[in-house]
Amino acid sequence: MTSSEIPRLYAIADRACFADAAALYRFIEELLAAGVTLLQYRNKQGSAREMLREARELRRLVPRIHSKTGSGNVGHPDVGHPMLIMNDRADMALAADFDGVHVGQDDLSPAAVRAIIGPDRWLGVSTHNPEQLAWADKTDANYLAIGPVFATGSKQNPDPVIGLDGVRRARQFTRKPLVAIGGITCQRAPEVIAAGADSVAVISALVREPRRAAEEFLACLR
Ligand code: TZP
Ligand code: MG
Repeated sequence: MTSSEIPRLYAIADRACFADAAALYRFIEELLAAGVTLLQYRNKQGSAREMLREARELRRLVPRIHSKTGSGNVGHPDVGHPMLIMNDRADMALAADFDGVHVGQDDLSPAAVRAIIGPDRWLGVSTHNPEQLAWADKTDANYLAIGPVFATGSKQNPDPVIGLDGVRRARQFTRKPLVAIGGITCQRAPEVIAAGADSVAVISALVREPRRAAEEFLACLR
C-alpha cells in the first residue's frame, strides 16, 4: 500500500461509545452510507465472546465486493470494498474474517501479528514518539499511526499530545502511510493532512451524528 492508497478518513467504532450492540451496528451502517471505506472495531472492555459476536455482525454489515466492477463499488481502490480492521486482536480478526489488525506498543509485536494473519491482511501499528515510529517503520506494517495529535477523551492514559509539529516530525521518519489520531475534528482535519498525515483516525467526532459528520469529514478532506 502506498500513501495515496489509504483512505483519508479512518473511522473507529469504539464500543465504549455505545449503550448496546444495536447502537454500534447503526453507527457502522451510517458510516457506510456516508461512504466511509476504512473502519476499525475497538472494544477494550467486552468479553471475548461478546467481541466475536459483534465482530461477526460487523463483518456481515460491511460488504465484501471482490470485483472492481458492478454497482456498489465504493471501496478501497485496491480491493473494491471497505476495509474492516480489528483493534488489538489478531485472533478475532481471523475468527471474524476482518481485513486487517491494528496493534499498539503493548500488544503482540507486528511480526507476531503478521505470522498469524498472513501476508494479505492489513497490519497497522500505533506509535507515540519518533523512536517508536522509527522502529515501527522497519516492521512490515502496512501503515503507521501517530498520536495523540490533540487532547483526547477517548483513550485511557493517553501519551503526551504531539501537536501538528509532531505530525510534521513523524512524516520525516517514514514513507509508509501515516494515520494521525487524537482529538481530530472536521475543522482541524485539513491542517493535520497538510502537516503530513495521509489519513485521520476519528472516534468521538463521529459519534453524535455519524452520517453527517462522516460526510463532512470526507468533503473537507477531498
Ligand atoms: N490513540 C491515540 S488518541 C486515541 C487513540 C485510540 C483516541 C482518539 O479518539 P478521538 O475521540 O478521535 O480523540
Ligand atoms: Mg492496542
